[in-house]
Amino acid sequence: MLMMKKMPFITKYLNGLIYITILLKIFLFHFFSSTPISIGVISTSVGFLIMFYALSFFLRSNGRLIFSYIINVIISTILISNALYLDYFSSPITFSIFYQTNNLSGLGDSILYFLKPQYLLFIVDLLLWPILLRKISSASKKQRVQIKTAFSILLVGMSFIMLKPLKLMYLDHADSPIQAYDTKDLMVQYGILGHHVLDGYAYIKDAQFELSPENKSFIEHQLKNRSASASELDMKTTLDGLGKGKNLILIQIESLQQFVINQQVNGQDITPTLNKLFKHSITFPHFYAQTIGGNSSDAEFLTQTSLFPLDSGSVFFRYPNNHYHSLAKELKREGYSTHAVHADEKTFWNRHTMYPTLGFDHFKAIDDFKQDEIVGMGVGDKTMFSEMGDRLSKEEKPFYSFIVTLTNHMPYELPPEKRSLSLPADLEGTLLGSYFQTVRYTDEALSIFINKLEQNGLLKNSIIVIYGDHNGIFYRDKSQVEKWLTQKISYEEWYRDYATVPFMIYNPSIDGRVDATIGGQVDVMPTLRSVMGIGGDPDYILGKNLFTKQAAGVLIPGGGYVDQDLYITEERITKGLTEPQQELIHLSNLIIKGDYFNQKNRQ
Ligand code: GP9
Ligand code: MN
Repeated sequence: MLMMKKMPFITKYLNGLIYITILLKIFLFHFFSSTPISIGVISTSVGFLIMFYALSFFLRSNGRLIFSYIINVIISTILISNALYLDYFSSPITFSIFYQTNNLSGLGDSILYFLKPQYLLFIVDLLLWPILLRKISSASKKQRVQIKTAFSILLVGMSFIMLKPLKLMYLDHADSPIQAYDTKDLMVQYGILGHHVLDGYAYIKDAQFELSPENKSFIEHQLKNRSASASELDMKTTLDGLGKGKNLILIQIESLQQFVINQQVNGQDITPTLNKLFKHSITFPHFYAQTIGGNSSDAEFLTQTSLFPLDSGSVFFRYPNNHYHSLAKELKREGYSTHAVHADEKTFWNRHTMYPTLGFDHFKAIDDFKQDEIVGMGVGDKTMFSEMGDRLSKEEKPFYSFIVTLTNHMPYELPPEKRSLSLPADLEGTLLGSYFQTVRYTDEALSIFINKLEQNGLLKNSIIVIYGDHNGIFYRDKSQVEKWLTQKISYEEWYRDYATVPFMIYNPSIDGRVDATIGGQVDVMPTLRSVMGIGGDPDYILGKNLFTKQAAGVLIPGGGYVDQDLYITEERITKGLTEPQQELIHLSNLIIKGDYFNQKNRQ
């Protein structure tokens, strides 16, 4: 009673005060992790805390304070663990990391190293509350269960939580309020509590999928048929095994399309380096990107696994811990060292999780490069290629180096001093003109790389393969290309001659030639298996070896750079897919969603 008189205010509002402390700690967390305390972070975090506060009204007396204290302990643990994890992996904790025991054990070893003194602010109040609570607990004994109050406050909490997604959907017209490109995105948009709820929701939704016995026999039957028909085909090339024992350097060039190669603007070559490489390359002018919603990451997935991307979302985010057969894993079995390079944040598109899954031993991201040339989204291709040209000589040989470029990315902005082309006035300032400048920049970067490989003596012993990840100039931009070329381009011509991306296999010993086979990114792995002399006839490959006499056509799934599914053969371009083609896409989706290549799911 005495205590009641001395501290009437604090007793009355103690429960609410606990939540205010938690909110301050959440803000502190965002401050420490250098993520902005945006309106979305505030409204979502406040919303969740109001909901917890509301739940406490379902309890009476001390139960209410004990409940709020436990919530404080849980959220504080979440905050401190995420702060440590972010310092180590530049990513908040996700449900999928619990599958990556190597990640967690790494954290265990270094936890003390990353424990900064300021992180004690997340837990110091947890020691003070029990003292305070004990002193005034008698005062709260009279509190009853207040169901009506609980529900009204719950409603307020929910409204706060809905503010950000509603804004994104109705004011910003976003495709999805929970679209993420980086593992930090949900945390930046919705705060750390929002991140965990949304990540948990996505994780549970995906984990619930199980292959039915019918699904399994469908997959088994399809794979058996595919591998039987592939093994009946004759090889038609001498390139088979040319790369055996040589290094493989596979370069995915951002937004590079075929039509700029061997082309001039204002009398200047747009791609002088690629033009030179063409002379010693097998090139495939009828080669297409098959990406969907995962953009660059879909291209990486297609070429590394010979599976099609998911019909919605990105495999890199949704299924990063599955078992996949991959080119890197196969080359490792042949004694290769493997690494991937992408000079952007390592968490971008969840690459830091997906690359080890794809069999890469190392991943060199933005922090592994000099930061003195940041262009657009990350380190400029010139710096990246120049450093890689030097570093490759130190790699354990033979190596497989998978390099993903960055600079030729929409909106193709390049500082004036980095632009080499002098453009005609009508191209200056247009998307196409800017595209030519960034393509030329990346082409020059490639030349630095090739020269260094030559100096290091690596060129002869390496197979260099280059392809474009997806279109950078789309059908909707056709009029700009028509204006530049002063000729009309029909729908058919666009998809035959302009929408194609390069695919070329280079070695100084190759007599350059054009291979007219129609193909796509799903065919890269089987084609390179043959070039690198990897034997066997595995059933897990959905693409085809482009060097076989297989009747060719390419399936381009809709939803990426084309609006609807297309099937392109020498004779025609068909909109929509036949039943077997639909089955192929379905097969790939089932394999991914059901983690079919994980032995335990194959039985
Ligand atoms: C940058 C690059 C993004 O990391 O991968 O390319 P996008 O996926 O937007 O094509
Ligand atoms: Mn891309």
